[in-house]
Amino acid sequence: QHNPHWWGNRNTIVHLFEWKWSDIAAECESFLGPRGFAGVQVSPVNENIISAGRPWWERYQPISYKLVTRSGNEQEFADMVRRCNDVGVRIYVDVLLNHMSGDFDGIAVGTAGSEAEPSKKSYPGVPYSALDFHPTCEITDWNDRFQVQQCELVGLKDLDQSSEWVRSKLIEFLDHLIELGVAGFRVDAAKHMAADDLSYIYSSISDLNIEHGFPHNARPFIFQEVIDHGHETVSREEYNQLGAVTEFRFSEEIGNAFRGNNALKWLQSWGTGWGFLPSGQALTFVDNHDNQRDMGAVLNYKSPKQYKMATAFHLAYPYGISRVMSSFAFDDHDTAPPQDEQERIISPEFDEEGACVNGWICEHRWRQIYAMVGFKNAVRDTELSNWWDNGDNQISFCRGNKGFLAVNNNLYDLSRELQTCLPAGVYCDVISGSLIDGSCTGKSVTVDGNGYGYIHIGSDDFDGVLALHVDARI
Ligand code: AAO
Repeated sequence: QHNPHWWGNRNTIVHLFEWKWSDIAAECESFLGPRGFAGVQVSPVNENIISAGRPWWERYQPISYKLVTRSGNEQEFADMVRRCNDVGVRIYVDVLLNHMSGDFDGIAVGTAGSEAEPSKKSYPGVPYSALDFHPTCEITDWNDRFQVQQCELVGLKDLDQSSEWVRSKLIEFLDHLIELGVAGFRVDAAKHMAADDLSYIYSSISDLNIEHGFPHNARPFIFQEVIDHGHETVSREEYNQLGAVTEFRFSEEIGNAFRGNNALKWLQSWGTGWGFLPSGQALTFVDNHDNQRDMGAVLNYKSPKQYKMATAFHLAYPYGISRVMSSFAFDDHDTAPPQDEQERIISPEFDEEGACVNGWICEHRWRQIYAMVGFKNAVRDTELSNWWDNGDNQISFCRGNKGFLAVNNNLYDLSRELQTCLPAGVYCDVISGSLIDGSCTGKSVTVDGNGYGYIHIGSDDFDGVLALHVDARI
């Protein structure tokens, strides 16, 4: 279940973290479809506990499988899926199969109004009772298989996926979403569930719904959140046969490189050469909603120049199933998404240039990022060739005869003739500008009959990248 079922030549997923369904539907029609995005990872769709201040993470604490959250209700969800599929944008749902909520004093009321008594492991909205869970214990040793898979991740009541009842409820939930037209799932905390149990569940769910444009017998796309740096007891190799796996080392190493801790020249062997999973099994990202909040090597929107360079490299280099992050502004781990006084999530608003203004960051609407989504579509199915580097932090490479990328992360200019592999002509750099009505608002590069062009990226240019492709020829 490694096929994301993308439409046409599209091949980038965006995570619209905490967005409402009605806003995602509109975004599919007005922006994602026209810009060639392949799909959206949406926040959890099923009923969750309500936590004080409404932190984003309350949605990782299920109360039932009713499709009512702060993002919207079932009807709004169904409408979104249909409208996005209609414009060729797939929907992938973040699903919580590992656990229900954490502890709560007394009776908790969820976002759909269901009551639950977490301290007694009682979730009548499903229903689940204590019998459906592993006995309570804490994960203290992340390399102890029993603890990782049968104790409670940060105190979240740990479901027993070997039980027939639990399996049937999870399958029913996933089938409901498939019926509504989703293309697949991000499986949260997959490492905390036995691969055999997941295998049973994945192989029991329905084929994708042909009424939403999927082929007959199409299996749901699965990508599993497994954090494995290569030496975990519960390893990514237990899961990658079942579906794709999040490649966390990609995120950490790309952060290291573009923060300047590792010369870009080493990226020539990026991908499996770095010990990453095979390309078709790796879900890749510069940052995700968890690690963008950690202090460390991982880049996020707060370092925009480096972040855009890393994203350009991510989308230009032929490796992995790419996902870009679309965040809301945060100060700390618990910051709630943009909301009004009644604690309802608010819709993103856009300025004249299409950038988000009211607490949403919308990295996917940054020109340098959506332009690279277009680049990746334009160069699909081509190989990387003509790698060049200056022995340090300036690199360039071609994608067949369709695209060319150059990056300068040195503190001095990159100015030289480079092989672009493109047919002779004048090309618009889609990073510094756009091709509008036949003219380029940014840098343009003239490519001669031998494929060479003069490339200039000043060390103090606004962006440290230059990208050319055949769909942006003047
Ligand atoms: C909240 C409160 C808690 C409270 C709980 C229950 O914050 O204080 O106890 O409610 O009431 C999210 C939030 C949590 C939140 C939870 C529920 O992040 O703060 O708890 O919702 O509301 C492990 C798992 C991984 C998990 C990650 C957070 O393996 O699956 O922890 N991610 C997913 C989601 C996440 C969500 C949940 C799971 C729960 O993406 O958003 O939590 O549904 C090591 C281990 C990893 C481990 C990490 C983090 O990794 O290998 O398995 O992830 O630590 O603890 C270096 C190290 C590496 C380390 C890594 C961390 O690279 O080398 O070993 O850093 O990035």
